[in-house]
This record gives sequence, structure tokens and C-alpha cells, in this order.
Amino acid sequence: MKNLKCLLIHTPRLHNKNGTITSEINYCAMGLFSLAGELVKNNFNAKIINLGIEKYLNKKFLLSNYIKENNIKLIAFSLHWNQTSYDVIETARIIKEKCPEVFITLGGYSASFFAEEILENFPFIDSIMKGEGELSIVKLAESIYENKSLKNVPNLYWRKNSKIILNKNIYVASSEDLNKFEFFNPNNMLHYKEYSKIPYILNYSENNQLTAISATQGICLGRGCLGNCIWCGGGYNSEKEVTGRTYLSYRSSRSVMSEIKNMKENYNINLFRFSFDPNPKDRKYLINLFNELAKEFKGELNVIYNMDGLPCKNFLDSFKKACTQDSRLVISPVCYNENLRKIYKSFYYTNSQLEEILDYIEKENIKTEIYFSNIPGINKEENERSKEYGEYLKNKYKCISELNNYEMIIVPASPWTKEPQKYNLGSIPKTFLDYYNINKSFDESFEKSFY
Ligand code: B12
Repeated sequence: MKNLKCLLIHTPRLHNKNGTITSEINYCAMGLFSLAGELVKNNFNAKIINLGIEKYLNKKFLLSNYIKENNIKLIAFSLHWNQTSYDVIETARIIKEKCPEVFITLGGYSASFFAEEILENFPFIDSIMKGEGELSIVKLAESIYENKSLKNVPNLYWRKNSKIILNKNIYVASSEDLNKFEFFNPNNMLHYKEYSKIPYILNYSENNQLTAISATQGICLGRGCLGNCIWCGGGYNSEKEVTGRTYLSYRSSRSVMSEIKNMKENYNINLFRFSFDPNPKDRKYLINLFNELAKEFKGELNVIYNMDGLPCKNFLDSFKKACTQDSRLVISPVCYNENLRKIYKSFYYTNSQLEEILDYIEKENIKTEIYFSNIPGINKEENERSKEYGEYLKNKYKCISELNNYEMIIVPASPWTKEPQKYNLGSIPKTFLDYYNINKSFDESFEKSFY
């Protein structure tokens, strides 16, 4: 084992309402597990820590003490979700004050997108890793361990002679790479058992909050997307800009299957969430995967599947063979108006195509959730019409177990942030400092003693 201890940190978004402290954005980016896995594979001592869980279990927990007590040398904050901008930066600020010798790097989509601005404004951040971090984190740890220059670390933004630079070599994981990564290993996380029960909103002053079903982590099937939905920061063009990815990578059925088997058999996890539908015109991979899952699990797999496009009959047949009757598909038509749908959503379908496939889903008795959105900047009546259409569908189809209306939010790198006037968005956050300011919670963030 190399003598360099590394810590990968997830920082939820804190709220303080009249003294009641809660947090949202409680789930770690699932990529944190493959990062920790690669560090461990390369003989580094590495752990993932979720500050929300640590604070919930021990109100006096301070990351700075943990770093000192465990002699940690490299810490990597995940600044993936924009909502955590303030809490990550403020926690990092205090860590650098209290533990000046620790190397602080950031990674994740929001940090990648705003890397230069973050390094310009916050001198206590030593580097930022753009995009997919498995290779970079290992090369960074090696460079620090061997006391070498950072110039060969892929995807790295850092300060060379006080000038911010991005190293030229950009790494994006291939399908082969994905098959080698380990996406699930509870030993690589502090208090995994408690984390696996973390709710969507965590209230730090209430007992018995850790009761959620362990489905939040999600199973990685692949990376990339061919769509460019207007509100999404993870579509083709956004990913190209944020991570450098220009193609789809898929994990093999074998590797997905062995992860699920391990989770079921050794950890008693019985609900699996999938969110990968990057190319609805060609679902060969997904159909084959579910056929393989059907052979292995014989209809006993409990799944929630978020579809970006409309499911086709072949996919539905293989899904049905593999999954339990409690499994659910999530379909998001976004809005009722087909012209608007064409503009806002990439994988377009008409309402009659939607209803035709719902007829089939009804016949096959597959539970389905339908998501419509409240789209900012459009006519109020259009949002009302979408809601009404959702109600109409819910009444028409017994297979629709849940109808949701969600608020579309503005996220970095999403297509509509490039031309907000065109989408009538009014004033929106543009810079990192905008996201930092709108997500401000309280001074010292997780470095404050809560009670
Ligand atoms: C699957 C998914 C989910 C799943 C699972 C999330 C999870 N645990 O990772 C669920 C449904 C739970 C989910 C929830 C949310 N999501 Co989501 N999700 C996705 C989706 C479709 C795919 C993610 C994925 O498969 N990633 C692949 C995995 C293996 O990699 P990864 O986790 O991204 O990690 C890699 C890199 O990002 C990087 N990295 C990440 N962290 C760090 C840290 C360090 C130190 C380093 C070096 C590198 C690094 O390296 C990792 C390994 O290569 C993306 C879209 C996309 N194209 O990415 C949106 C996306 C990430 N989600 C998004 C959002 C907004 C949300 C929600 C806030 C939605 C909401 N309003 O509730 C919540 C947040 C929940 C939470 N944190 O508590 C946005 C984020 C935009 C942003 N910049 O803020 C995206 C881009 C989609 C969008 N709408 O624009 N999501």
C-alpha cells in the first residue's frame, strides 16, 4: 500500500430554516465509486465520505479533524451538482485554513464547466479535474506521492507558475474501461450502510431519518447521450463541452449482471435504478441486456427505469421477462403541446405514438410513471394543459401508477442557458459565482458544529 491517504468527498446542499437544518442533494455522484475503486486498485488508501451522513451520525463531526486524525494528504471534493456550489467551496476554504498541507482538488460536472472561474476566485483550490476522473485521480495521486509535476495528469486544470492551465491529454472512458471499473463496493465508503438509507431531504434534528430504500445509487449501464434536451446539462453537446465525450460507451451485460448479483446476494439490495437511454433509435444493447437479465433473474428483478425516449415493443418484452410486476418504467413526455415537445425534448414522439405504446404497456401490465414538466418561460396555459393531459392519461390507463409534475431547473451547460432570451427565461445564473450565491446556506457550512 502506498503511503498517501485520499478522501473523496460528497457535500450535500444545506438549508437552515429558523434553526432547523436540513440538506438536499444527498446522493453521491455514482462515479465516486469507480474513482475510489481505481485508487484502491492502484494501491492507494482511499475512502468516500458523505458529509451529510457523518454530520447526521455525529453532530460534532468536523472534516478538518477527520483529515488530521487520519493523516489524509489528498482530498477530492465532488462539485457535480450545481446546488452544492456554496457548501463545497466554503467547506474547502476552512479545510485549507485548518489543514494547509492537504492538496485540494475538485471534480464533477459543475466544477468542470466552471473550472477556470473557480481557480481564479478561490486560491485554496489546488486543481480541478475536468470530466471523467478515473484515470486523472490515479495520476494525480501518483504525482503527489512521487512529488512530481502535475503536467502529465490527464484532464487537469492547475496553476503552473500562477497561470491556470488545462493539460492537453483528455481522458474519456471507453466501453472496455467501463467493464474494468468497480461501481459498487461498500468497503470504499465510510458508513455505507447508513448512506444507503439516506432520504431525499435529511433533517439533522430528527431521529430515525435513515429509512429510504437503497435504490438511489443507480446502476451504471454506460455513458453519453445522443440527445440535446434544452434543459439538460448532460446531453451530447453539453457533455462534449464538459467532459470531452463525443461517443457512447456501454458496459457489458456480464459486468452489469455480476454487480447486481453481488448487490442482491451479499448486501440484500433488491431495487435497482437505471437511467440510461442514450439512443432510442437503436436499443439493441438494452434489449440484449434485459434478455440476459431475464435468463439470470427469471423475472425476479425489481427495477425502476428512467426512459429518455418512448419505449418500443421489443424493449418492453425483454423488460417484462426480466422484471417483477412491481418494477416501473418512467416516461417523460415533458408537455402536451407537440410543437413545444419538439423544441424542448430531443427524442421526439407524438401524443398518439405515446398512447399507442401505453395501450401496449396496459395490455402487458407494466407499471409506469409519467412525468410532465412545469416549463419556465412558456405560456402558463401550456403548463396547465400538460397537467390536464397527464390527468387524462392517468384516468385512461391503469398501468400509470404515478403522475408527476416537476419544476424544470436551470443547470450549467444546458443548451437553453446559451440563449436564455430565446426561451424567455429572464434572469438566470450564468457564472459560477451566480450558482454559489443562489445556493448560499450558512457560514462555515459543514465545518460548523450544528448543535
Ligand atoms: C443517472 C442520473 C441521476 C440518478 C443517479 C445519480 C447519481 N447517484 O449519480 C438520479 C436519478 C438519482 C439523479 C438525481 C439527480 N440529478 Co441527475 N443525472 C443522471 C444522469 C442521467 C446520468 C449520470 C451518470 O450516469 N453518470 C455516469 C457516472 C458513472 O459518472 P458520474 O457520476 O457523472 O461521475 C463521473 C464524473 O462526473 C466525474 N466526477 C464526479 N464527481 C467527481 C468528483 C471528483 C473529485 C472527480 C475527480 C471527478 C468526479 O468523475 C466520475 C467518474 O468518471 C446525468 C446526465 C449525464 N449525462 O451525466 C444527470 C445529471 C447529472 N443530474 C442532474 C441533476 C440536476 C440531478 C438532480 C439535482 C435532479 C433533481 N432536481 O432532483 C438530482 C440530484 C440528486 C442528488 N445528488 O441527491 C444534472 C446535473 C447538472 C448540474 N451540473 O448540476 C444532470 C447532468 C442532468 C441534467 N438534468 O442536466 N440523477
